[in-house]
Order: sequence, then C-alpha cells, then structure tokens
Amino acid sequence: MSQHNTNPAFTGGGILIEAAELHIVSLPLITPFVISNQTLTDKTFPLLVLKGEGIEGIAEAVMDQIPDYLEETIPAAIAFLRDVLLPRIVGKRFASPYELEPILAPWRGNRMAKAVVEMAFWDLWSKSLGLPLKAALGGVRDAVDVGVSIGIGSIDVTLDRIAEAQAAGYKRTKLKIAKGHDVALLDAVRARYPDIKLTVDANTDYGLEDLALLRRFDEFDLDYIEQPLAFDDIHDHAQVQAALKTAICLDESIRNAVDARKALEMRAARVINIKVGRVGGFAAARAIHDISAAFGAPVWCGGMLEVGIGRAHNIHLATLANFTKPGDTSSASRYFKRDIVNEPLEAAHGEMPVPKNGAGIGVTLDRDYMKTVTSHFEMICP
Ligand code: OSB
Ligand code: MG
Repeated sequence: MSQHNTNPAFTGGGILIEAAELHIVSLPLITPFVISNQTLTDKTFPLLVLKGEGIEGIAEAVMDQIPDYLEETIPAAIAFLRDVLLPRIVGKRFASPYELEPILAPWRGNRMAKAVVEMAFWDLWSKSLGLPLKAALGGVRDAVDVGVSIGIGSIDVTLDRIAEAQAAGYKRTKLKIAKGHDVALLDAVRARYPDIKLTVDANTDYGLEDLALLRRFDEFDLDYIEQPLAFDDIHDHAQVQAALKTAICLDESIRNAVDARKALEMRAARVINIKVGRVGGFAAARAIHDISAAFGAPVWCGGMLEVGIGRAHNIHLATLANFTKPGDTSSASRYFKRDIVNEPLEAAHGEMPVPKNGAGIGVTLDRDYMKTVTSHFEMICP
C-alpha cells in the first residue's frame, strides 16, 4: 500500500487526528548496557501512533522507567500524554508540525513526552505530503556516518567490542567511562588502537574537583569528552573546557537552542550531541543544529538505544548539513535479536542508509511481533 495520501477527503486544510494509540513496548537487549549510573537489560519505551486521513504517524519516546539519564519517567510520561497532551490533539486538525507548538509549549519540562507527539506528527505530515521525513526536515544526505557506543565493561571485553566495531567499519568508537573506569581503560585502548577515532562519555560522573584527572584525558587524542559534569550544569563545563585541549561535548545539559547558545557563547563546549527526544522534538533539534552551525560547532546525533522507529527518526535528522560527526545510530542488530520494524536497519562501512520504505520515516511496524512484546495499550479518541 502506498503511504502517500490518496484520501479524497484530504483537502490540505490540515490533517485531522482521529485517534492516538499509546503502547508500552519492551525488547530484551542482547547484552546489558552499562553507563555510569545504570544498567539496562531491556529497552522499554512508550510508542505513539497518531492516526488521521487514513495514515499513521509513529514515534518512540526515550525516557526510561526510572529517572536515570534525565528527570522524565515512563509512568509520568504516560499520564502526561494521556491526560494532558493527547486530549488536546486528538479530534483537531493541524496543517504542519509547527501548529503543535502552542499546545506543547505551555507545559514545563517533559521534553521527551512532547517530542514523541511532535515526532509522530512529523512522520504523519511527511507521509501526507508523500515526502521522506528527511525532505520535510531539509536533510541533504542519503546515508549518515555512524559509530558505536560501548557500555562500561572490563578492559578485555571493551577491546573485543572495539575489534568487532573496527571490523564492521564503524567511523568512531565512543567509550562509556566513569570515575575509576577511565585512565587505565584509555591506556589499554590506545596501546592497541593508537589511531582510531575515539571519544568518551562520562554521563555526568565527574565534578570540578576532578579537574586534574580530566586533564589527563588530553593524553589520549580524543575527538571529544562527552558530558563530564552534572546533567543540569553548563557553567562549570566552561572551566573544564578552558583547562583542556580536548573538546567538550554536551549531551544531558542541552535542553534547547537557548542552552546551546549559552554553552557555545561561554565556551562550555565545542561540540553538541543532539537527541531529538531530549530536546522536545525536531523543531528544537533543528534550532540547536542551526545555532551550532552559526558558532562553527559541529553536532552529531545521539542515541538512546532506540528500536527501529526511533532509529529511523534519528537517521532522517542526521541528514541535516551540520551533522558532521558520526552519530550513535549503529545497526539495530547490535542491540536486538528482533526489531519491531519490518526493515532491517543495518550500517555498512560505518554508514547507515536513510530508510525509504514509503514516505515519512521509511520503516513500518511489524504489528504481529509488536503485540507479543507490548505490556500496555490504550486508545485515545476524541
Ligand atoms: O549518553 O548517549 C548517552 C544510552 C543510554 C543513556 C544515555 C546514553 C546512551 C547511549 C546509547 O550512549 C547509544 C546508542 O543508542 O547506541
Ligand atoms: Mg551521552
């Protein structure tokens, strides 16, 4: 079936959102993923389907069950979506994703919950136009450069995982680090791989009191050090950046384009990680992309261990021009034995092709398999 809208009732006067499906889906991870403050053994996420004009817009939300990466949680997001956001959207018409802004903007925080609504509508809207999401966003590439993110593990296991990533042709290796799991690891990795493009992600594990330790990271020719300090800090990162040769990259603490401007103005970072879920949707992601370009700061597309729906959104986003560093959207098969989308999202030679099975995000739900991994389902109607 063509994803292009052929419904004669569609007048171009906006897409009527007839209903929303809200699911919670859970897929086991092939190997547990360990970062500085959490171990994930499965990937559990809300999945939203907006239905209108005979088509479906789909997105997955990136908050975890508990507030480990940022403040949002799945139970709170489900309540906010069910009770606040979706009732204000279902039964209404929207001519473009920008028309959602007045509905999303008044509420504080909850960017991941807002993002899932906005992203699902971008998918629906681009499908209604018969365009790949990439084209609706203004992307310029047919494939995006990608690297791997390797969770915390022993030095031996880490070296093995780097060997696999190198064999697969990934363009950058990002190592999760934490206090006590840093310099010795980097020594061993650089001894074996002196020349690979290497970065580290501390997920907020360090403080200004660790400045002397952080300065030692300059020995390892890292492309950048991601989020060494607190999730809600920008200011103190400027002190770290001033003391180091290596670029700082901010992830957790960039919530929107204003944060990105402040961080770049005060030289708290030279690189920005953009996650569309973290920043509240594509409009904000693009604004951060644009302000970073204006400062001459490269950006890259982060990941949250998404399954195929979120991966597809990420790939389309990363086709924008200033995504000049490899992103985290590696092959889905590194994390999941079986995905809930029909199209395999596999990188080759460190490049992830833009999925293009139909318009919009270019991947389709495997509804039969999804049913078997869904723990919660509700339908929001007008
Ligand atoms: O900081 O990028 C992060 C996973 C969970 C929480 C935080 C982060 C991550 C990742 C995942 O690094 C990377 C990926 O999706 O492959
Ligand atoms: Mg990160």
